[in-house]
Amino acid sequence: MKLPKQKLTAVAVGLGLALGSASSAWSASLEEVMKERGLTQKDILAAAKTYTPTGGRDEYLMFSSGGQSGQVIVYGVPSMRILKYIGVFTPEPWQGYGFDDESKAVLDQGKVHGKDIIWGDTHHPAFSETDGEYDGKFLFINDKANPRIAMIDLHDFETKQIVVNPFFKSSHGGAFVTPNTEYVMEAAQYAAPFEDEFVPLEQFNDKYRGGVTYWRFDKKEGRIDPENSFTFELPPYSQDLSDAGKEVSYGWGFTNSFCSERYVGGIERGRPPFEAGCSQKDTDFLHITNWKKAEELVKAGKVKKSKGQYLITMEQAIAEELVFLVPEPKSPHGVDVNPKGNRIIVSGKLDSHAWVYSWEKIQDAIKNKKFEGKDPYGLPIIALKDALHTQVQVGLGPLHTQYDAKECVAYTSIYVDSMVTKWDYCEGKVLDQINIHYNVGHLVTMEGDSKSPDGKYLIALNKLAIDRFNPVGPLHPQNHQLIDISGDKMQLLYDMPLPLGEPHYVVGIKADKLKPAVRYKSGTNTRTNKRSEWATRAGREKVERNCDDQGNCQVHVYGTVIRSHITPEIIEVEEGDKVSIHLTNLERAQDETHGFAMYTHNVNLSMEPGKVSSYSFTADKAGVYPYYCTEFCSALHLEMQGYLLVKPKGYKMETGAMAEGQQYTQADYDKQVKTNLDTQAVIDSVVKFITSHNYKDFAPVVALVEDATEQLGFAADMKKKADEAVAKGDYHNATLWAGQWWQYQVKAADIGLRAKTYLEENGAKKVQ
Ligand code: K7E
Ligand code: CUA
Repeated sequence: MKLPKQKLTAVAVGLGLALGSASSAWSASLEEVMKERGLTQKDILAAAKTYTPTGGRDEYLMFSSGGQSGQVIVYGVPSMRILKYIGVFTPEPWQGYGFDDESKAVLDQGKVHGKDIIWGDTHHPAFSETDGEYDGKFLFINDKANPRIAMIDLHDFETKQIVVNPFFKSSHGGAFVTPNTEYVMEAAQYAAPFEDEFVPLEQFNDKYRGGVTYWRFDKKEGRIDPENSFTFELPPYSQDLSDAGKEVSYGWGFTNSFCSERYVGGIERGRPPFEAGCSQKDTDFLHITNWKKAEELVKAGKVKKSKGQYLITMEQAIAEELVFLVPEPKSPHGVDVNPKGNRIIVSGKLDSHAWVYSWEKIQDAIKNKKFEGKDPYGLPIIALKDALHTQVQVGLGPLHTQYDAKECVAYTSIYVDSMVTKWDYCEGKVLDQINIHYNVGHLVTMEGDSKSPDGKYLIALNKLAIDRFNPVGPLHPQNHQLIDISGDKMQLLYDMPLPLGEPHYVVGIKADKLKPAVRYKSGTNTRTNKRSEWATRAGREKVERNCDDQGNCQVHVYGTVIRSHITPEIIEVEEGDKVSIHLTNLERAQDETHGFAMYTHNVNLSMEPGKVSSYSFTADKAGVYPYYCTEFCSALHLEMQGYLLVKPKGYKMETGAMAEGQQYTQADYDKQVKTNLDTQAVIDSVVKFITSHNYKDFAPVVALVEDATEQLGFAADMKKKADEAVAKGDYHNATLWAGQWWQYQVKAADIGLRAKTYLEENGAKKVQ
């Protein structure tokens, strides 16, 4: 399409672009690009709202469930650029997750019945909170297929812990945190016996159970504390999503359910299927649990333990008045507490209304014991009229609700109508609607689960992409659509394909709340955040081999990695030895990660600066196994290599000098030294540039200078070794040491040039 010149100018001016004269190259090219690509004014506006110039940062970071990939995906808003995949329930080789001993220990925590489960069906991520606000410290996420919760430390974006629910056989209603991260909520989904034994479906009503677990979180340790966690035993109602109360409803939790019919299908037995039997009643039950009171009972020693955790039976819950039920629209999906904590919104997938509950009314009913009856298990039921604030027609198939910064304003995803509805839940009226593509599941506003949502942007997490992207075969990516909600009318800005499982839910946090580290304290086991017992310092590398009386030998390799060598470079063991290779990354420089891979060993380690990674195996086959660094860490990265030699049992070493391809003479030495001196001249000029500017005002440059200085120190050490060899007349080794001296110079020069470029690009001033 063609845009008139004035209109284009108006767009550009509106965007604050300096178009200059109509004949300037910039204006001509913008117009041309728009014409060529068929872009409209609206597109250009959307681009301006999302485009992040080179080197730019995003305002928000999103943490998305990776669905069946068992991972978490991190991306930025408004750019929608993916920044990281975090291995959670699934091994992830780039991060060495599930390949080094340290992270295998985390995945091992997720075993069920002693069996490895190396995937997860992740659904709902949740940030840790302090006083109802995201504090940027931890992230939790559930696995629906196996009732597990994982904890990711946002200090380094690594998974540190996985806990397995001892009672449930699935869990969808997690993870949701209480306002001070006292607890992480996890609700069961498919009712099952709490015991690990066979119970016929005929005994469904009596022996199958649902429940909600409150996992205690120890903020100081930064770990979930299973021993002080408790679970409410609940009827077999297919408990679904949950949300914790806040502000006025602090101390309470809300969990909805479907199939409160307790129907058991069985097509092959001639019975109508689950979907028919589970949608007969007009209402299901919203469960209201008093966790604060339950906590007091636990602390007072009044709750019995079962399977290592506290279990509050229905009998006890009824006697202590801990659980209440309220009818809710049938087959609901989300339950979302508003920022003030006095309204709870539930939508039924088979309804066109969102139901707004009043916390004041619910509290009154509980206080006055005003119940309309009991469910078959004796749990008190609050009448709908004694709990409901209003019902609002929002569209067909409403699912989840998120809140705006503006009071009373909410956004509900409308699955069947493929829309997002913006509405006022105080007055009960629809404000705006926008079509999305297609079949939206969850939706999220910025900091939308906190007590002070930012609003600004909304992302619709669409179940189907259909025709939105270039076709890539029958398995389509999912589509996250970014919507501008800063004005009265919602505006669609961007489509982002997410090709890694079904990302059910996303949470977004102001980026400046996160303070991730760029390096570890040297020698850290990053999964425990403690100093590794295998931490090794430069020059202290060693190989220990200990054998018992039966001749079983254990080898520990205390190694290090640094640009550009792995120490040791040759590891010799005997067939049958148990071997553990422990590598410490000695780097202090930002982004200097090294990897470690070895022929036939199914291993990749990722060692970020300061990290210790271990790899244990049995050397069960004699042979030669090259290993190398898998990160392109420096110019001599390919040379970052070594050999594991597994000698046959009883093998006698042949003596003799290492046969090298080359012998070096004094002429070679002189040539190398000349190169080194030339390189030093380059380094000196870079140093002169840096020190003649105010480089100390730039923290990244200060770090680079430190790194370069360290490299030059290594170079000086190598020069000494070369000089020693010369003194002995050994020009062969003198040449080799001079070569290593040069390698360190090259690294220093590389770093120095990076610092110089940074200063030039960031307007450093001359000081001398
Ligand atoms: Cu897909 Cu919350 Cu598991 Cu809704 S969930 S859509
Ligand atoms: Cu270290 Cu490549």
